[in-house]
Amino acid sequence: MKGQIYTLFGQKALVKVGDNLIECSLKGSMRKNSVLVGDYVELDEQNRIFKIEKRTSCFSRPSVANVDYVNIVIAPIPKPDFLVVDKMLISIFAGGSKPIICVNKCDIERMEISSRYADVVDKIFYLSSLTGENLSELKEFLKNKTVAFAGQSAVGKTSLINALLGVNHKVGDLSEKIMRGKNTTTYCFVHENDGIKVVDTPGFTALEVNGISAKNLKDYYPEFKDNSCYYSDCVHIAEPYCDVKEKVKNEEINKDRYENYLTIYNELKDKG
Ligand SMILES: Nc1nc2c(ncn2[C@@H]2O[C@H](COP(=O)(O)OP(=O)(O)OP(=O)(O)O)[C@@H](O)[C@H]2O)c(=O)[nH]1
Ligand SMILES: [Zn+2]
Repeated sequence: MKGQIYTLFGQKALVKVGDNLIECSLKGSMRKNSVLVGDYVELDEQNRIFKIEKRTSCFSRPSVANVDYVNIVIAPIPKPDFLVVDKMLISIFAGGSKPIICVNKCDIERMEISSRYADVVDKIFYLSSLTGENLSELKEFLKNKTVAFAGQSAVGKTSLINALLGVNHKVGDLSEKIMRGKNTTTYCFVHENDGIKVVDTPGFTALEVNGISAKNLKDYYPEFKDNSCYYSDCVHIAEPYCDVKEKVKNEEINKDRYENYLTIYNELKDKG
């Protein structure tokens, strides 16, 4: 049997197989740290996990696998910090996942970000979790996908998640029973409704840049790829004949994105 891990606790996992959540253990040969929430796994007849399928994406903080999209939520209020957004994007690409951006609270103001991010993220949604504007487009897009939410406090992540999952987002009696009384400090759970799977973990809200060197930072900027820089390892800062710098000058690459790149580059360099 095959399924996906919805949560882990102690030596056990809840695995969604078809419509059922099954309590599973790890087969002796598998180390506890080898499985992550989100993993697609195979079970033997005793409901023991004996195989993990190759991950499409993987994050270590929080520990979660196979997140198809990370949804960065921003809003006119509180005002976005685009340096933080750019750092989140780097972490998302580094984890092998794909970013989308939801510009929430469009009932207050429709904050235009396309010139900055249209070439960077898979999709931008302008919506309002309050009025429901464009919510159906987001729902349609996330069908049969696993998504995690990131974004600063009070932008409306919880409101959006509730709107997506509706009132029936509890994963059922079995999980409630099993989770009761467990230590949930490292709480990470997949909630599902209408085929949309939301990874519920507080750790995602403030993704930080980790484990990336200044030299490699450029690899996490999709708009820097396909360049004709003279040096193949050009970091697009001080090198001559740099195509990326040329594109910034010609406004083919967003200048604010490039300036934040320089800031993050210098931060990483100082870190060593
Ligand atoms: N006008 C307007 N207000 C909204 C909208 N979505 C959320 N809010 C309000 O914004 C505030 C914050 O919403 P939350 O959903 O709690 O935000 P959050 O991002 O989950 O916040 P944290 O839990 O602190 O991370 C609440 O007062 C919501 O009612 C929206 O689309 N329009
Ligand atoms: Zn260059």
